[in-house]
Amino acid sequence: MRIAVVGATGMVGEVMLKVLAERNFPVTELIPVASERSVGKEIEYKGKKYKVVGMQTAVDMKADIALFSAGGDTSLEWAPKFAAAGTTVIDNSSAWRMDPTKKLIVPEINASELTAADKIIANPNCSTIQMVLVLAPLHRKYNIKRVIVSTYQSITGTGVKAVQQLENEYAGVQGEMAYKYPIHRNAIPQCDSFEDNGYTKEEMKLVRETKKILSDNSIAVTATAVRVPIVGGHSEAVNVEFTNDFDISEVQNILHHTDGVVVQDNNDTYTYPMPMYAQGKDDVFVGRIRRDESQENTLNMWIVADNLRKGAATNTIQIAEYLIAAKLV
Ligand code: A2P
Ligand code: 11C
Repeated sequence: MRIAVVGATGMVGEVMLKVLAERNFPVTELIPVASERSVGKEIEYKGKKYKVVGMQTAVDMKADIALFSAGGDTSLEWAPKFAAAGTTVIDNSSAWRMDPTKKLIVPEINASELTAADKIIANPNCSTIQMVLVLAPLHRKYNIKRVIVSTYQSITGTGVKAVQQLENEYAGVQGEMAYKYPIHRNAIPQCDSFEDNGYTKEEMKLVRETKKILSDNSIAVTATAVRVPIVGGHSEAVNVEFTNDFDISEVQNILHHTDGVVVQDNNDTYTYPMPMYAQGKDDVFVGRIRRDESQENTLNMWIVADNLRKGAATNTIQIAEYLIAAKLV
């Protein structure tokens, strides 16, 4: 496969290169792509150096698959040009996710929706992916009525500038601010910009994308997304109300047998997921599984994943792997 990585110099792009190499993805030619600013810069893949090319050059190279993580505006402008040149685009931005003509894919849940006609495929938002991976098998078994999610999101979701801001604050030096407020010793109840309804875009991604991926508009979702001074991954406190009752050990057992999910849930041994330990891993970790005693048929869980891995690069590459296995590219 001839693979273009669009945004190869960025935070997610770098992880994409690492994950492609780790999984021994069948790359016959690697095309690292970024903005004109980076053209000619060298990146390394499996011990070899590759020169970054610009967008039009990359379109003209007609790769089989382009993995995009270069922001929504770049995707809106360029994904259709790659698609018109015959390249299948898997896009990690929010540009195409809610477009009714585009599929929004978490491979373990809905890859079977994909066909060879899908030339632009959307990768969901990181905080959505880790939540729906856990919710999907429980929805099938108990039918979800309502989800209340509160997130504790890693600064890596904002990009290099945010990591730099935290490092500057640790070191006590002035520098460019990725956020309006200090992030060291702080919790900022705003991820992404605000919508007219008073919620942030990040919160509304959790609402809208969950319904689309689970193909069920009847699921009620409400979210509060918070940025915390954490690097390793996103954490989520998730409260789920079902139509049907459940048994905690059965819930644990279902999740134990769910692809991509690891149950870490033992209070006696202080076993529960934490972002420090999820960092660099491809799985989604779930623990603190307990009944909500204030309401019937309701469950509380704590879900953690590396947002740059399963939340972005890994999920995108798993979609590409599915396309190849199903002979859709
Ligand atoms: P560049 O390094 O040339 O700016 P991050 O989210 O970590 O900041 O990374 C964003 C990625 O998207 C980088 O690889 C960046 O390339 C790329 N990018 C940003 N704007 C454009 C653009 N207009 N065209 C192509 N790539 C872009
Ligand atoms: C965050 N979820 O952590 C964001 C990052 O819609 O793809 C990715 C934004 C997106 O802030």
